[in-house]
Amino acid sequence: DESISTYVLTDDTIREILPIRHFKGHKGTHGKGILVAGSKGMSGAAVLAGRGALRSGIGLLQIVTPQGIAKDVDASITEATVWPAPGEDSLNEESWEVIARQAEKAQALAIGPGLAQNPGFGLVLEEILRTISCPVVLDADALNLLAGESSLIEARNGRGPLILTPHPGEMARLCQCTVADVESNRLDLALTKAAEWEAVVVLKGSVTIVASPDGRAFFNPSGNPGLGTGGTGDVLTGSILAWLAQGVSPLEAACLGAYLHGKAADDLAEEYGWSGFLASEVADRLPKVRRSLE
Ligand code: NPW
Ligand code: AMP
Ligand code: MG
Repeated sequence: DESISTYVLTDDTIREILPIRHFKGHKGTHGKGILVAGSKGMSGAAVLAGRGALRSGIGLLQIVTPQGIAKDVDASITEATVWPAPGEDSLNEESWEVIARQAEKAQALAIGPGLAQNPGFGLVLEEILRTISCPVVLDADALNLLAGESSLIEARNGRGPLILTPHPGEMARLCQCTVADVESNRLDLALTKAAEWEAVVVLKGSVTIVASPDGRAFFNPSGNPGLGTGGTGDVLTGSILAWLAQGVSPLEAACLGAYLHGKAADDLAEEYGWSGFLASEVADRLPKVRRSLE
């Protein structure tokens, strides 16, 4: 198809996207982001996504999490503020008000890491897509809640930018096909769905594809199999949230997030090889690799 163009991300392309940190910048100018994440047994996903956001330079991070785990999340991530919302083990249909109140003052929202799939939250998700105008990142259980009802994504319908970050399993659920179908047709599927959903689609994998609704696709060459461990995707979601909050465009925030995340893992692989480093270490290595590009 003539309207499709593909690119490979490089240090040079990423260097051009990196936002400038102004000498007089403060936490207000560096952006406020809301992270809606966590459930009983998966408070770690909220903490890891939060760490990804903070290590990517977000000004203020507010985590909305079920009241039953809010204390744990709060204790594990000193730098973020934590907003308990209705739902003991997982966020329910009454969590909308807390999210809406926080989102009023935010530049970006990310939803999904470790959220679990309370059907009541599906209604809240629809309301978010319909009404919140800042960029919204959907990952993990937010995507799973939309699976089978992916037409719900159209509820966004131009209200504001949308970024989806599925791994192949989540993409298969969203598209109601098998993981093998996704893996044998990655580029086409990512581009087709990006156009259909009017969203930036970050189809994760050993070579992550960032697909834009305008027909451009970016291959990410950074990263290694050490990333195949629990929590790394959660870190990526937080990082993309932070770049959005700092004013980077949705497509560029997705590219920046994916590229630096892989670079951080490659830097860790210099010490550890392709296994045994932690998702939290990937987050903590982000500033070093970002700095190496400045
Ligand atoms: P298969 O085996 O090929 O059929 P799930 P999850 C596929 C949270 N977490 N290439 C693969 O399918 C998350 O945020 C919490 C090919 C696999 O079996 C979510 O909310 C943590 N296939 C929740 O857990 C740390 C791939 O998908 C299936 C693939 C569930 O998320 C961990 C697994 O996917 C975790 O982040 C690939 N590259 N990647 C915490 N500390 O709190 C995945 N698949 O069922 O969506 O489970 O990704 O673990
Ligand atoms: P998730 O499955 O949501 O935790 O996300 C896993 C993250 O690790 C994504 O950013 C993937 O692109 C990345 N990843 C997983 N396996 C590999 C691999 N073999 N090479 C490079 N990146 C990988
Ligand atoms: Mg994930």
